[in-house]
Amino acid sequence: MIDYNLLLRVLQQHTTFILTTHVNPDADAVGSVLAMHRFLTKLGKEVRVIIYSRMPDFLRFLDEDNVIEQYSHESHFDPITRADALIALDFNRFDRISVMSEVIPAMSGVKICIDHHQDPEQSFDYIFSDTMLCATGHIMFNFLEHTALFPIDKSFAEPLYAAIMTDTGSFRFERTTPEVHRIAARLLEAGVVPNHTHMMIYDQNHLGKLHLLGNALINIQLRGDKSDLGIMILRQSDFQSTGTREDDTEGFINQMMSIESVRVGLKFIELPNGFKVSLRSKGTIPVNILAGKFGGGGHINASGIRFRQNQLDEKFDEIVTAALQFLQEYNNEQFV
Ligand SMILES: [Mn+2]
Repeated sequence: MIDYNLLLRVLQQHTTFILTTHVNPDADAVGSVLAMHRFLTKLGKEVRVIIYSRMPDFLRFLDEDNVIEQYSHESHFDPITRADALIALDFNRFDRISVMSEVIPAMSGVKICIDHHQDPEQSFDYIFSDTMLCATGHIMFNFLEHTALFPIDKSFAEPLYAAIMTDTGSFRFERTTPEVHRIAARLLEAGVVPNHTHMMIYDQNHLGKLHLLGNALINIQLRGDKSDLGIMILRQSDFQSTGTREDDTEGFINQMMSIESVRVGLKFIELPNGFKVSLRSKGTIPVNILAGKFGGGGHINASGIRFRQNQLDEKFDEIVTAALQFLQEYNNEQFV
């Protein structure tokens, strides 16, 4: 249970804030950061939002005032080192902000984590984390409601609805509780139009993205005696031939998880430097443990691993073998 009074006290004690979130931010990352930005601005604080990645086009509608800046060493290193506080939203390990983490050892301010992933790194001064909650946006909603300093108007409601809608897979994943639906109702009452928010996030595709999805789907491989391991691979050549980028693969893995026999899904993405793997599972299969074997992490049902030193083809067999063995062990109920 998060101590929202302590969080408020910590925020009130400081004046200048830097907010940030993980690489390839999703709607929970962006929505949570924007809600916190609005809260601190209303408190009269000095706030900047600086993120490592380029802001994804499909999330720009949430950032009406264009407050999100993309990190560059030249313009941001010094201001971050001088800030009173850095707030990490929707991530809990500094390797999730890529080279922007270079600034962390030079920081004099407090480091605050607000998040819902497993196993936070211990280098934060404060950790406000609840892995039972469906989204960091859920934590932000609870905080705004608990503090009751400002009404949850549409400027809070829209980013928080986007955060919760996407992190629950449109209100269907495990942690979609009655409470989550009650929060959604409150956000609708505050002026959110669900059809509009959903359309802005999910119906902004271009043809290249659908062609990329086509490539991804036609090349799905199933492994294991019960075809319970699904594998999807996207190579640099796929992105080049369709005019797409890595962030266009958002949601692809869920399509593979719709195959009845698949219980664990791996999506491999070849990057200009190295590759990454997204892991998904159904039920109680903890893919974060599998990801952890390769230095990755995340949630029980959704995790990731990033390889900077190895090429996809060097590691592919090893990862697939580990995943098959992991499923085998899980089926033998060795996870108790
Ligand atoms: Mn999240």
